[in-house]
Amino acid sequence: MITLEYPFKLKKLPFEFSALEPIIDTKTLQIHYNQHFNFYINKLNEILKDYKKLQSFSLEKLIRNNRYLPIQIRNEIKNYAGGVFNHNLYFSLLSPKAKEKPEGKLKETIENSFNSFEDFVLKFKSTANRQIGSSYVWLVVDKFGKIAVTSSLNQDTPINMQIKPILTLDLWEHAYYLKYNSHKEEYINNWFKIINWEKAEENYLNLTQNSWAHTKR
Ligand code: MN3
Repeated sequence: MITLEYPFKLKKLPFEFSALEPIIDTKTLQIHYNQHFNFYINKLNEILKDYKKLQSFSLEKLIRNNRYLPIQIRNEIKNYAGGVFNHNLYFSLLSPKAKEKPEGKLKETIENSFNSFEDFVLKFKSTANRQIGSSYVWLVVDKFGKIAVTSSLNQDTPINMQIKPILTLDLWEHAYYLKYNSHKEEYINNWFKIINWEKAEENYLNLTQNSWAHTKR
C-alpha cells in the first residue's frame, strides 16, 4: 500500500473503498486510508527531508533503530514511522474475499500454540476487548517461530521487542467509530470476517524463513 523507499508514497488500495461493506463502511475506509494513513506518510517524509542519511533507511530500520536516531526527531519518528508501518500492515491484511481461517503452516502453528483456531480467536478477541484508548492488537512471531498475541499503545510497533508482526488490528476509534460508535466489540468480531489469511500466511513464512538475518543493525 506504500512505496518502500523515501519519499514514501501512498498507493491505491487493491479494492474499492466500498468493498468491505457492511463490515467497514466506505466513509470510514476512505477517511482512514486517505487521511489518517496519508497523514503519517506525509509527516514522516517531512521529517526525513532534512536527514539525508536516514532517507536510505527502510521503515523497519527507522523503527528498530529508534534509540540511535538524532534525539530531536526520535519521538516523532517513532510515532510517524510506526503509524506508517502499522497502517500499511493493517490495510494489507484486509480482504473483501476473505477466507474464514488460515491454511497451511500458519494454521498448523496457530493450532499448536493456542490449542485450536477457535481458541486463538477467543484469545485475540479478549485481548482486543480489554484495550483502552488508541491501540493495536497483534499476532507476532519470534525468531524461534513461536507465535503470540500481544498489544501496543499509540503507534508503537512490536518490531522493537525481538518479535515481528504477522497480523494486526487497528483499535483506534477512527478505525470504527463512524459506524460502530461505542460498540467496539462488534467491530472486533466482524473484522475476523475480512482478514486476508493468505497475506498473514505470507508474513509468517517470510518471517520464520529468512528475515531475521537482516535485522541486526
Ligand atoms: Mn488507524
